[in-house]
Amino acid sequence: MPIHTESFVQGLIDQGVSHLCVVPCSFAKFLINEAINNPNIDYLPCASEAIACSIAAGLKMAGKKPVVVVQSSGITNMGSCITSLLNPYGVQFPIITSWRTYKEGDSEIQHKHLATELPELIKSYGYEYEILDNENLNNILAQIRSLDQGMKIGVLKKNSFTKVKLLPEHRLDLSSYVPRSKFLNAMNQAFANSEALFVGTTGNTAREMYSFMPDTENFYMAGNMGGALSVGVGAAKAGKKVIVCGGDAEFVMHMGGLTTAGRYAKDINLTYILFDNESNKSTGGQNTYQAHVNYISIAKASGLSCHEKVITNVQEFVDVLIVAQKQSGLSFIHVKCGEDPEMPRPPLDVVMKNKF
Ligand SMILES: Cc1ncc(C[n+]2csc(CCOP(=O)(O)OP(=O)(O)O)c2C)c(N)n1
Repeated sequence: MPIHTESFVQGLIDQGVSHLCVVPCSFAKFLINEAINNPNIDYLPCASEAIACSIAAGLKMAGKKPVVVVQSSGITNMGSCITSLLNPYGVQFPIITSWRTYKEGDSEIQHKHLATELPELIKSYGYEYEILDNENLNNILAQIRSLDQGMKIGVLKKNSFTKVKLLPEHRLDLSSYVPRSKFLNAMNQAFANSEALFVGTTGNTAREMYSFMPDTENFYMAGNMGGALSVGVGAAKAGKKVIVCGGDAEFVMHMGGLTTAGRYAKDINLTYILFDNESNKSTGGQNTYQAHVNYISIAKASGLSCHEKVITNVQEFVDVLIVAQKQSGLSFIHVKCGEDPEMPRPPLDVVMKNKF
């Protein structure tokens, strides 16, 4: 039997845990749902794992009790914070990471390396790792208590927690928006067999591109979350006409890439489309809680030329995109989109064949 999630979160609160600093992983979906539902713990969604770790460090030094929850891929992003802040300053708090596995031949190649090397990575940061008990509540709570003192990172296995649904007041309603598939279908028609290179990001965009854009040149980037724009900038600097299809969580993860991209605005032909579904669809649909962010202003201030209006209509989208591509330069389009059913991942041979 997995750990009863509500009791686990209550146990954390009883230990004095005040904040859960999180970048979502599907392994932690029910834990995250309960942290959102429970008013006695502060759910703090973060743009990247480096940010989650730094916020937790600030909380801890100011007397609070944070816990960080991330995916194994995100432990790499935390390297600088762990080695140059937590270690030298002796700041400790529980860090929980999922441990994504990998099956030979799977297209989830972003997890292949750490599926075996995560313990070595953790050790290289000067930490031990400890597999978290996924059956006994008292044991896992005792483990979390010990992570607060020792230089240890807790490792979470799949299916560790019982199901928790989000309370209705926390659920997103995207039903008024056109599903992303309609925008992808329209791009497939408008750019079929053209020279444009489409870069699909981590998250569900790349998967959906595989289903809805069979006639365009697509690069399916399963990992390197937050790096899609910069990969696109490299390709565009090398002469390609690029259209990057991003997500709202991926957009903020390494947002500094915008400022680098902006420097080369005149030299390249690249359009970044932010497909904003207000959520981390691929890790369980968690709200990104970014309603306060004005993406167009940020892109504009970084030197991208922006369509001023948030787009919700497919025809307007295609018209704007075609003009942006014809004009060349570096442009940004913010699209609000709804949800599609879960789409299959592109198979490994397709992913590898489509490297550009
Ligand atoms: C460094 C890193 N941290 C976390 C993840 C887990 N992860 C994969 S996709 C994703 C969210 C993507 O959301 P968004 O960019 O909005 O795209 P959507 O899935 O909603 O289309 C997350 C958190 C990851 N792959 N890499």
